[in-house]
Amino acid sequence: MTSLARRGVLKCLPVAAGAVMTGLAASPRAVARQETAASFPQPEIRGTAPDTGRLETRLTVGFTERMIPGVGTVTTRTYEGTIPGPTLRVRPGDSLEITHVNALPPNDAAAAAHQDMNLPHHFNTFNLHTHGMHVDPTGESDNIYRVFEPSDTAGKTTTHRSAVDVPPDHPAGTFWYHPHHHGSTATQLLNGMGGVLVVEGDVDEVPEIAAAKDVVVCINELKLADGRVPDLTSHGAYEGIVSTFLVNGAKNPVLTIAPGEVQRWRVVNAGAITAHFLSLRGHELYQIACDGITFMEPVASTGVTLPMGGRVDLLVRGGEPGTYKLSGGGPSQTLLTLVVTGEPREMSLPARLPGRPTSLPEPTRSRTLIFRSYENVFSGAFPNAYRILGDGETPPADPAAGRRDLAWGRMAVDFVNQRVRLGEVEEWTVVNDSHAHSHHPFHLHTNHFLVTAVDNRRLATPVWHDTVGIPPNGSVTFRLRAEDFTGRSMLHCHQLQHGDEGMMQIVDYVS
Ligand SMILES: [Cu+2]
Repeated sequence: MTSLARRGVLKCLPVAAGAVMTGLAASPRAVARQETAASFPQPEIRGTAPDTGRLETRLTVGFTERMIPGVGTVTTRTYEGTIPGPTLRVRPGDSLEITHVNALPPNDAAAAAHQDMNLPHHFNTFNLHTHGMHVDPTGESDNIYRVFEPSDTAGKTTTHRSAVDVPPDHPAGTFWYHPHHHGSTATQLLNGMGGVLVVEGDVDEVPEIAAAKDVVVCINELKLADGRVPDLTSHGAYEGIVSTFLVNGAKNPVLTIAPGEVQRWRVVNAGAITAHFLSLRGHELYQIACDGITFMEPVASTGVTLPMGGRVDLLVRGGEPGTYKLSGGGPSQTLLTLVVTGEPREMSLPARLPGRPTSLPEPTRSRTLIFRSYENVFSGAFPNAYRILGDGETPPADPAAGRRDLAWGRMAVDFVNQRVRLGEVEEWTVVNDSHAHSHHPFHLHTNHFLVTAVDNRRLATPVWHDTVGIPPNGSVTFRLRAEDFTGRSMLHCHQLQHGDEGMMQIVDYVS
Protein backbone atom coordinates (compact mmCIF):
# COMPACT_ATOMS: atom_id res chain seq x y z
CA MET A 1 0.00 0.00 0.00
CA THR A 2 1.46 3.32 -1.01
CA SER A 3 1.12 6.49 0.95
CA LEU A 4 -0.59 8.02 -2.06
CA ALA A 5 -3.38 5.50 -1.79
CA ARG A 6 -3.72 6.15 1.90
CA ARG A 7 -4.01 9.82 1.24
CA GLY A 8 -7.18 9.05 -0.67
CA VAL A 9 -8.44 7.07 2.32
CA LEU A 10 -8.13 9.96 4.68
CA LYS A 11 -9.68 12.42 2.31
CA CYS A 12 -12.77 10.34 1.76
CA LEU A 13 -13.68 10.34 5.42
CA PRO A 14 -16.53 12.72 6.04
CA VAL A 15 -16.18 16.33 7.08
CA ALA A 16 -18.86 18.17 8.99
CA ALA A 17 -20.60 20.91 7.12
CA GLY A 18 -19.18 24.23 8.21
CA ALA A 19 -16.16 22.76 10.00
CA VAL A 20 -13.17 23.82 8.01
CA MET A 21 -9.58 24.55 8.78
CA THR A 22 -7.42 26.78 6.68
CA GLY A 23 -3.70 27.49 6.63
CA LEU A 24 -2.78 31.09 6.00
CA ALA A 25 0.65 32.65 6.07
CA ALA A 26 0.72 35.91 8.01
CA SER A 27 2.84 39.02 7.62
CA PRO A 28 6.39 39.27 9.07
CA ARG A 29 5.09 41.81 11.57
CA ALA A 30 2.64 39.23 12.87
CA VAL A 31 5.51 36.78 13.25
CA ALA A 32 7.48 39.22 15.38
CA ARG A 33 4.49 39.89 17.59
CA GLN A 34 3.64 36.26 18.10
CA GLU A 35 7.19 35.25 18.95
CA THR A 36 6.79 37.23 22.11
CA ALA A 37 3.59 35.44 23.07
CA ALA A 38 3.42 33.08 26.00
CA SER A 39 4.76 29.59 25.40
CA PHE A 40 2.39 26.93 24.21
CA PRO A 41 0.41 25.57 27.17
CA GLN A 42 0.41 21.89 28.07
CA PRO A 43 -1.98 20.28 30.55
CA GLU A 44 -0.47 19.14 33.83
CA ILE A 45 0.94 15.60 33.46
CA ARG A 46 0.19 12.88 36.01
CA GLY A 47 2.05 9.63 35.41
CA THR A 48 2.42 6.23 36.95
CA ALA A 49 4.57 6.29 40.07
CA PRO A 50 7.97 4.64 39.40
CA ASP A 51 8.05 0.87 39.98
CA THR A 52 4.47 0.71 41.23
CA GLY A 53 2.48 0.11 38.07
CA ARG A 54 -0.19 2.36 39.57
CA LEU A 55 -1.38 5.82 38.74
CA GLU A 56 -3.32 6.96 41.77
CA THR A 57 -4.83 10.37 41.41
CA ARG A 58 -7.71 12.56 42.49
CA LEU A 59 -9.92 14.47 40.11
CA THR A 60 -12.13 17.09 41.70
CA VAL A 61 -15.04 18.36 39.65
CA GLY A 62 -16.50 21.70 40.53
CA PHE A 63 -17.40 25.06 39.11
CA THR A 64 -14.27 27.07 38.39
CA GLU A 65 -13.99 30.73 37.49
CA ARG A 66 -11.08 31.63 35.29
CA MET A 67 -9.95 34.40 32.98
CA ILE A 68 -9.13 33.14 29.50
CA PRO A 69 -7.33 35.78 27.42
CA GLY A 70 -9.31 36.52 24.28
CA VAL A 71 -12.44 34.94 25.77
CA GLY A 72 -13.03 36.66 29.09
CA THR A 73 -14.00 35.37 32.50
CA VAL A 74 -15.74 32.04 32.35
CA THR A 75 -17.31 29.92 35.06
CA THR A 76 -17.66 26.27 34.10
CA ARG A 77 -17.58 22.75 35.47
CA THR A 78 -13.99 21.48 35.26
CA TYR A 79 -11.69 18.69 36.36
CA GLU A 80 -9.17 20.08 38.82
CA GLY A 81 -9.98 23.66 37.88
CA THR A 82 -8.45 23.37 34.43
CA ILE A 83 -9.55 22.97 30.81
CA PRO A 84 -8.69 20.32 29.82
CA GLY A 85 -8.12 18.21 32.93
CA PRO A 86 -4.65 16.84 33.70
CA THR A 87 -3.06 14.51 31.15
CA LEU A 88 -2.90 11.01 32.62
CA ARG A 89 -0.01 8.85 31.38
CA VAL A 90 0.01 5.12 31.95
CA ARG A 91 1.71 2.06 30.48
CA PRO A 92 0.25 -1.30 29.45
CA GLY A 93 -0.21 -3.41 32.57
CA ASP A 94 -0.69 -0.42 34.87
CA SER A 95 -3.75 0.29 36.93
CA LEU A 96 -5.38 3.69 36.84
CA GLU A 97 -6.96 4.48 40.20
CA ILE A 98 -8.94 7.67 40.39
CA THR A 99 -10.70 9.21 43.34
CA HIS A 100 -13.42 11.41 41.90
CA VAL A 101 -14.60 14.25 44.10
CA ASN A 102 -17.95 15.66 43.14
CA ALA A 103 -17.86 19.21 44.43
CA LEU A 104 -20.76 20.34 42.28
CA PRO A 105 -23.90 21.68 43.94
CA PRO A 106 -27.01 19.53 44.39
CA ASN A 107 -28.95 18.76 41.25
CA ASP A 108 -31.89 20.92 40.38
CA ALA A 109 -34.91 19.10 41.78
CA ALA A 110 -37.08 19.73 38.74
CA ALA A 111 -34.45 18.45 36.33
CA ALA A 112 -33.83 15.42 38.53
CA ALA A 113 -37.50 14.49 38.57
CA HIS A 114 -37.56 13.84 34.82
CA GLN A 115 -39.79 11.14 33.42
CA ASP A 116 -38.07 10.62 30.10
CA MET A 117 -34.54 9.24 29.88
CA ASN A 118 -33.99 11.30 26.76
CA LEU A 119 -34.75 14.58 28.45
CA PRO A 120 -31.31 15.77 29.56
CA HIS A 121 -31.06 15.82 33.32
CA HIS A 122 -28.79 15.63 36.40
CA PHE A 123 -26.25 18.16 35.15
CA ASN A 124 -24.23 17.85 38.37
CA THR A 125 -23.96 14.07 38.21
CA PHE A 126 -21.14 12.47 36.27
CA ASN A 127 -19.06 9.29 35.93
CA LEU A 128 -15.97 8.20 34.03
CA HIS A 129 -15.46 7.01 30.48
CA THR A 130 -11.97 6.12 29.28
CA HIS A 131 -12.71 6.80 25.62
CA GLY A 132 -11.08 4.33 23.24
CA MET A 133 -9.49 2.21 25.95
CA HIS A 134 -9.83 -1.54 25.54
CA VAL A 135 -10.66 -2.19 29.20
CA ASP A 136 -13.36 -3.78 31.32
CA PRO A 137 -16.64 -1.87 30.84
CA THR A 138 -18.11 -3.10 34.16
CA GLY A 139 -17.60 -2.73 37.90
CA GLU A 140 -15.42 0.22 38.92
CA SER A 141 -13.70 0.28 35.54
CA ASP A 142 -14.92 2.00 32.34
CA ASN A 143 -18.52 1.61 33.46
CA ILE A 144 -20.68 4.38 32.09
CA TYR A 145 -23.77 3.10 33.90
CA ARG A 146 -22.39 4.38 37.20
CA VAL A 147 -23.62 7.61 38.75
CA PHE A 148 -21.38 9.91 40.77
CA GLU A 149 -24.02 12.02 42.45
CA PRO A 150 -23.27 15.33 44.13
CA SER A 151 -24.13 15.77 47.76
CA ASP A 152 -27.70 16.86 48.35
CA THR A 153 -26.35 19.31 50.91
CA ALA A 154 -24.98 22.52 49.46
CA GLY A 155 -21.26 22.94 50.07
CA LYS A 156 -20.62 19.26 50.77
CA THR A 157 -18.79 16.91 48.41
CA THR A 158 -19.00 13.22 47.60
CA THR A 159 -16.23 10.83 46.56
CA HIS A 160 -16.29 7.93 44.12
CA ARG A 161 -13.58 5.54 43.00
CA SER A 162 -12.58 4.20 39.61
CA ALA A 163 -10.03 1.44 39.07
CA VAL A 164 -9.15 0.74 35.45
CA ASP A 165 -6.70 -2.09 34.74
CA VAL A 166 -4.84 -1.45 31.50
CA PRO A 167 -4.16 -4.82 29.85
CA PRO A 168 -0.48 -5.73 29.35
CA ASP A 169 -1.05 -5.87 25.58
CA HIS A 170 -2.98 -2.61 25.37
CA PRO A 171 -1.99 -0.50 22.35
CA ALA A 172 0.16 2.54 23.00
CA GLY A 173 -1.42 5.76 21.84
CA THR A 174 -3.65 8.73 22.52
CA PHE A 175 -6.95 8.25 24.34
CA TRP A 176 -9.00 10.54 26.55
CA TYR A 177 -11.36 10.61 29.49
CA HIS A 178 -14.62 12.42 29.99
CA PRO A 179 -17.91 12.08 31.88
CA HIS A 180 -20.50 9.81 30.29
CA HIS A 181 -23.59 10.00 32.45
CA HIS A 182 -26.57 9.74 30.11
CA GLY A 183 -28.40 13.05 30.16
CA SER A 184 -25.55 15.32 31.22
CA THR A 185 -22.70 14.36 28.90
CA ALA A 186 -23.12 17.08 26.29
CA THR A 187 -23.51 19.84 28.87
CA GLN A 188 -20.50 18.71 30.89
CA LEU A 189 -18.22 18.37 27.85
CA LEU A 190 -19.30 21.79 26.62
CA ASN A 191 -18.22 23.12 30.04
CA GLY A 192 -14.72 21.81 29.27
CA MET A 193 -14.76 18.52 31.18
CA GLY A 194 -12.35 16.16 29.46
CA GLY A 195 -8.68 15.31 29.52
CA VAL A 196 -6.08 13.35 27.61
CA LEU A 197 -5.12 9.80 28.52
CA VAL A 198 -1.83 8.61 27.05
CA VAL A 199 -0.79 4.98 26.96
CA GLU A 200 2.97 4.86 26.54
CA GLY A 201 4.67 2.01 24.73
CA ASP A 202 6.24 0.66 21.56
CA VAL A 203 5.43 3.51 19.20
CA ASP A 204 7.19 5.96 21.52
CA GLU A 205 10.42 4.00 21.13
CA VAL A 206 10.64 4.44 17.35
CA PRO A 207 13.81 6.57 17.21
CA GLU A 208 12.36 9.32 15.03
CA ILE A 209 9.31 9.58 17.33
CA ALA A 210 11.38 9.41 20.51
CA ALA A 211 13.38 12.37 19.16
CA ALA A 212 10.27 14.42 18.43
CA LYS A 213 8.76 16.80 20.96
CA ASP A 214 5.57 15.21 22.34
CA VAL A 215 2.83 17.85 22.17
CA VAL A 216 -0.72 17.46 23.44
CA VAL A 217 -3.23 19.43 21.33
CA CYS A 218 -6.51 19.01 23.19
CA ILE A 219 -9.36 20.89 21.51
CA ASN A 220 -12.20 21.70 23.89
CA GLU A 221 -15.45 23.22 22.71
CA LEU A 222 -17.39 25.60 24.96
CA LYS A 223 -20.86 27.04 24.42
CA LEU A 224 -20.58 30.28 26.35
CA ALA A 225 -23.36 32.72 27.09
CA ASP A 226 -22.38 35.51 29.49
CA GLY A 227 -19.38 33.52 30.67
CA ARG A 228 -21.32 30.36 31.50
CA VAL A 229 -22.47 27.29 29.62
CA PRO A 230 -26.23 26.90 29.86
CA ASP A 231 -27.52 23.49 30.89
CA LEU A 232 -29.27 21.57 28.13
CA THR A 233 -32.71 22.16 29.59
CA SER A 234 -34.28 22.88 26.24
CA HIS A 235 -33.52 21.52 22.82
CA GLY A 236 -32.49 24.96 21.64
CA ALA A 237 -30.15 25.72 24.56
CA TYR A 238 -27.07 25.79 22.32
CA GLU A 239 -28.68 27.08 19.17
CA GLY A 240 -27.27 30.41 18.13
CA ILE A 241 -24.29 30.14 20.51
CA VAL A 242 -21.08 30.15 18.51
CA SER A 243 -18.63 27.57 19.84
CA THR A 244 -15.48 28.80 21.56
CA PHE A 245 -12.62 26.43 20.77
CA LEU A 246 -9.72 26.23 23.20
CA VAL A 247 -6.47 24.36 22.65
CA ASN A 248 -5.09 23.21 25.98
CA GLY A 249 -7.32 25.80 27.63
CA ALA A 250 -6.11 28.78 25.60
CA LYS A 251 -7.62 30.61 22.69
CA ASN A 252 -5.33 30.46 19.67
CA PRO A 253 -2.09 29.63 21.55
CA VAL A 254 1.22 29.96 19.72
CA LEU A 255 3.37 26.90 19.13
CA THR A 256 6.89 27.28 17.76
CA ILE A 257 8.86 24.82 15.66
CA ALA A 258 12.23 25.09 13.93
CA PRO A 259 12.49 24.64 10.18
CA GLY A 260 13.03 20.92 9.64
CA GLU A 261 12.16 20.02 13.23
CA VAL A 262 9.69 17.13 13.62
CA GLN A 263 7.10 17.30 16.40
CA ARG A 264 4.55 14.72 17.40
CA TRP A 265 1.10 16.20 17.98
CA ARG A 266 -1.52 14.25 19.89
CA VAL A 267 -4.66 15.95 18.62
CA VAL A 268 -7.84 15.25 20.57
CA ASN A 269 -11.29 16.53 19.63
CA ALA A 270 -12.76 16.84 23.12
CA GLY A 271 -15.78 18.69 21.77
CA ALA A 272 -19.39 17.59 21.71
CA ILE A 273 -20.88 19.30 18.67
CA THR A 274 -18.24 20.14 16.05
CA ALA A 275 -15.92 18.07 13.87
CA HIS A 276 -12.69 19.57 12.56
CA PHE A 277 -10.76 19.25 9.36
CA LEU A 278 -7.11 19.80 10.22
CA SER A 279 -4.77 21.27 7.65
CA LEU A 280 -1.77 23.54 7.69
CA ARG A 281 -0.74 25.37 4.56
CA GLY A 282 2.85 24.81 3.52
CA HIS A 283 2.98 21.63 5.58
CA GLU A 284 2.09 18.05 4.99
CA LEU A 285 0.68 16.21 7.97
CA TYR A 286 2.10 12.75 8.58
CA GLN A 287 -0.51 10.74 10.41
CA ILE A 288 0.89 7.91 12.51
CA ALA A 289 -2.22 6.82 14.41
CA CYS A 290 -6.00 7.10 14.40
CA ASP A 291 -7.97 6.81 17.64
CA GLY A 292 -4.95 5.46 19.50
CA ILE A 293 -4.13 2.70 17.03
CA THR A 294 -0.77 3.07 15.30
CA PHE A 295 -0.50 2.81 11.50
CA MET A 296 1.97 0.49 9.76
CA GLU A 297 3.70 3.55 8.29
CA PRO A 298 3.23 7.31 8.38
CA VAL A 299 0.59 8.54 5.94
CA ALA A 300 1.12 11.93 4.33
CA SER A 301 -1.91 14.07 3.68
CA THR A 302 -2.91 17.67 3.30
CA GLY A 303 -5.85 17.35 5.65
CA VAL A 304 -7.22 15.08 8.36
CA THR A 305 -10.80 14.82 9.58
CA LEU A 306 -11.32 14.72 13.32
CA PRO A 307 -14.85 13.90 14.47
CA MET A 308 -16.00 14.68 17.98
CA GLY A 309 -14.27 12.20 20.28
CA GLY A 310 -11.67 11.26 17.66
CA ARG A 311 -7.91 11.52 17.97
CA VAL A 312 -5.07 11.67 15.47
CA ASP A 313 -1.37 11.45 16.15
CA LEU A 314 0.53 13.55 13.64
CA LEU A 315 4.16 14.14 12.84
CA VAL A 316 4.60 17.75 11.75
CA ARG A 317 7.85 18.97 10.22
CA GLY A 318 8.50 22.70 10.34
CA GLY A 319 8.54 24.25 6.88
CA GLU A 320 9.64 27.67 5.70
CA PRO A 321 9.96 30.29 8.45
CA GLY A 322 6.70 32.11 8.92
CA THR A 323 3.40 32.01 10.71
CA TYR A 324 0.70 29.50 9.93
CA LYS A 325 -2.79 29.10 11.29
CA LEU A 326 -4.94 26.14 12.09
CA SER A 327 -8.57 27.14 12.20
CA GLY A 328 -11.67 25.07 12.72
CA GLY A 329 -15.35 25.22 13.45
CA GLY A 330 -15.63 27.89 10.79
CA PRO A 331 -13.08 29.88 8.84
CA SER A 332 -12.96 32.70 11.38
CA GLN A 333 -12.01 30.51 14.34
CA THR A 334 -8.32 29.79 14.75
CA LEU A 335 -7.31 26.76 16.79
CA LEU A 336 -3.63 27.50 17.10
CA THR A 337 -0.86 29.48 15.45
CA LEU A 338 2.32 27.71 14.39
CA VAL A 339 5.42 29.87 14.13
CA VAL A 340 8.32 28.35 12.22
CA THR A 341 11.44 30.05 13.48
CA GLY A 342 14.99 29.51 14.69
CA GLU A 343 18.00 27.48 13.58
CA PRO A 344 17.07 24.89 10.97
CA ARG A 345 17.24 21.28 12.10
CA GLU A 346 17.39 18.07 10.16
CA MET A 347 15.04 15.53 11.63
CA SER A 348 13.70 12.54 9.78
CA LEU A 349 10.41 10.67 9.65
CA PRO A 350 10.17 6.97 10.44
CA ALA A 351 9.69 4.64 7.49
CA ARG A 352 7.92 1.88 9.46
CA LEU A 353 5.81 1.85 12.60
CA PRO A 354 4.79 -0.91 15.03
CA GLY A 355 1.23 -0.69 13.73
CA ARG A 356 -1.80 -2.94 14.03
CA PRO A 357 -2.42 -5.03 10.89
CA THR A 358 -5.42 -3.80 8.94
CA SER A 359 -7.22 -7.04 8.25
CA LEU A 360 -9.77 -9.29 9.90
CA PRO A 361 -11.18 -12.63 8.70
CA GLU A 362 -14.38 -12.79 6.67
CA PRO A 363 -17.42 -11.89 8.78
CA THR A 364 -19.93 -14.50 9.86
CA ARG A 365 -22.75 -12.14 10.70
CA SER A 366 -23.85 -8.65 9.75
CA ARG A 367 -25.88 -5.81 11.21
CA THR A 368 -27.25 -2.56 9.85
CA LEU A 369 -27.88 0.46 12.06
CA ILE A 370 -29.65 3.58 10.86
CA PHE A 371 -29.01 6.92 12.55
CA ARG A 372 -32.04 9.11 12.08
CA SER A 373 -32.87 12.63 13.21
CA TYR A 374 -36.51 13.65 13.26
CA GLU A 375 -35.73 17.33 13.40
CA ASN A 376 -39.22 18.38 12.39
CA VAL A 377 -40.67 17.28 15.73
CA PHE A 378 -39.33 19.92 18.06
CA SER A 379 -42.62 21.44 19.01
CA GLY A 380 -42.32 19.75 22.40
CA ALA A 381 -39.34 19.64 24.72
CA PHE A 382 -37.41 16.51 23.76
CA PRO A 383 -39.66 14.26 21.71
CA ASN A 384 -37.18 11.50 20.97
CA ALA A 385 -35.92 13.22 17.86
CA TYR A 386 -32.72 11.20 17.67
CA ARG A 387 -33.03 7.48 17.15
CA ILE A 388 -31.04 4.47 16.05
CA LEU A 389 -33.14 2.20 13.87
CA GLY A 390 -32.40 -1.05 12.09
CA ASP A 391 -31.07 -4.23 13.68
CA GLY A 392 -31.46 -4.13 17.44
CA GLU A 393 -33.58 -1.00 17.51
CA THR A 394 -35.28 -0.13 20.73
CA PRO A 395 -38.92 -1.24 20.75
CA PRO A 396 -41.64 1.29 21.47
CA ALA A 397 -42.25 2.29 25.05
CA ASP A 398 -44.19 -0.22 27.13
CA PRO A 399 -44.88 1.27 30.56
CA ALA A 400 -46.55 -1.97 31.65
CA ALA A 401 -43.23 -3.74 31.19
CA GLY A 402 -41.42 -0.90 32.98
CA ARG A 403 -39.80 0.03 29.72
CA ARG A 404 -39.54 3.51 28.38
CA ASP A 405 -38.26 4.33 24.95
CA LEU A 406 -34.70 3.71 25.97
CA ALA A 407 -33.47 1.84 28.93
CA TRP A 408 -30.22 2.53 30.70
CA GLY A 409 -28.62 4.58 33.40
CA ARG A 410 -30.96 4.85 36.33
CA MET A 411 -33.45 2.47 34.79
CA ALA A 412 -32.33 -1.05 35.65
CA VAL A 413 -34.21 -2.56 32.76
CA ASP A 414 -32.77 -5.66 31.20
CA PHE A 415 -32.90 -4.58 27.60
CA VAL A 416 -30.01 -4.99 25.19
CA ASN A 417 -29.87 -3.59 21.66
CA GLN A 418 -26.84 -5.46 20.36
CA ARG A 419 -25.55 -8.72 21.81
CA VAL A 420 -22.05 -9.24 20.46
CA ARG A 421 -20.19 -12.52 20.88
CA LEU A 422 -16.49 -12.29 21.68
CA GLY A 423 -14.25 -13.65 18.94
CA GLU A 424 -16.89 -13.56 16.21
CA VAL A 425 -16.11 -11.37 13.21
CA GLU A 426 -19.05 -9.20 12.21
CA GLU A 427 -19.67 -6.69 9.47
CA TRP A 428 -21.67 -3.63 10.43
CA THR A 429 -23.07 -0.97 8.17
CA VAL A 430 -24.01 2.27 9.89
CA VAL A 431 -26.26 4.50 7.82
CA ASN A 432 -26.94 8.21 8.32
CA ASP A 433 -30.25 8.92 6.66
CA SER A 434 -30.62 12.34 8.25
CA HIS A 435 -30.64 15.53 6.28
CA ALA A 436 -27.46 17.16 5.08
CA HIS A 437 -26.69 19.11 8.24
CA SER A 438 -26.74 16.21 10.67
CA HIS A 439 -23.27 14.90 11.33
CA HIS A 440 -23.33 11.70 13.35
CA PRO A 441 -20.02 10.33 14.58
CA PHE A 442 -20.52 6.68 15.52
CA HIS A 443 -18.68 5.63 18.68
CA LEU A 444 -18.39 2.12 20.07
CA HIS A 445 -17.09 1.52 23.57
CA THR A 446 -14.59 -1.17 24.62
CA ASN A 447 -13.52 -2.41 21.15
CA HIS A 448 -12.05 -0.72 18.09
CA PHE A 449 -13.49 -1.56 14.70
CA LEU A 450 -11.89 -1.70 11.26
CA VAL A 451 -13.49 0.68 8.76
CA THR A 452 -13.43 -0.95 5.33
CA ALA A 453 -15.76 1.23 3.24
CA VAL A 454 -17.36 4.68 3.20
CA ASP A 455 -20.50 5.13 1.14
CA ASN A 456 -19.94 1.58 -0.14
CA ARG A 457 -16.57 2.56 -1.61
CA ARG A 458 -13.89 0.25 -0.30
CA LEU A 459 -10.93 1.95 1.33
CA ALA A 460 -7.57 1.07 -0.21
CA THR A 461 -6.35 0.43 3.32
CA PRO A 462 -8.87 -0.10 6.11
CA VAL A 463 -8.47 2.10 9.22
CA TRP A 464 -9.02 1.22 12.88
CA HIS A 465 -11.33 3.58 14.70
CA ASP A 466 -13.33 3.87 17.88
CA THR A 467 -15.16 6.94 16.52
CA VAL A 468 -15.97 7.62 12.89
CA GLY A 469 -18.11 10.25 11.20
CA ILE A 470 -21.04 8.88 9.22
CA PRO A 471 -21.53 11.20 6.24
CA PRO A 472 -24.97 12.76 5.79
CA ASN A 473 -27.07 10.57 3.53
CA GLY A 474 -24.19 8.10 3.57
CA SER A 475 -22.79 5.09 5.35
CA VAL A 476 -19.71 3.54 6.91
CA THR A 477 -18.98 -0.19 6.83
CA PHE A 478 -16.67 -1.85 9.31
CA ARG A 479 -15.59 -5.19 10.67
CA LEU A 480 -15.67 -5.84 14.38
CA ARG A 481 -14.14 -8.62 16.42
CA ALA A 482 -14.87 -7.97 20.06
CA GLU A 483 -12.35 -9.47 22.43
CA ASP A 484 -11.42 -10.00 26.07
CA PHE A 485 -14.22 -8.23 27.96
CA THR A 486 -17.80 -9.24 28.58
CA GLY A 487 -20.54 -7.06 29.99
CA ARG A 488 -22.81 -4.19 29.15
CA SER A 489 -21.24 -1.40 27.19
CA MET A 490 -22.53 1.14 24.72
CA LEU A 491 -22.60 2.58 21.24
CA HIS A 492 -23.87 6.05 20.43
CA CYS A 493 -23.65 9.20 18.41
CA HIS A 494 -20.75 11.39 19.54
CA GLN A 495 -22.66 14.51 18.64
CA LEU A 496 -23.39 14.37 22.32
CA GLN A 497 -26.57 16.39 22.26
CA HIS A 498 -27.92 13.67 19.99
CA GLY A 499 -26.60 11.04 22.39
CA ASP A 500 -28.18 12.62 25.44
CA GLU A 501 -31.45 12.91 23.54
CA GLY A 502 -31.58 9.25 22.61
CA MET A 503 -29.09 8.30 19.90
CA MET A 504 -27.66 5.54 22.07
CA GLN A 505 -27.78 1.78 22.32
CA ILE A 506 -26.76 -0.81 24.85
CA VAL A 507 -24.19 -3.35 23.66
CA ASP A 508 -23.76 -6.54 25.63
CA TYR A 509 -20.51 -8.36 24.98
CA VAL A 510 -20.98 -12.07 25.69
CA SER A 511 -18.60 -15.01 25.60
CU1 LIG B 1 -25.95 12.31 15.85
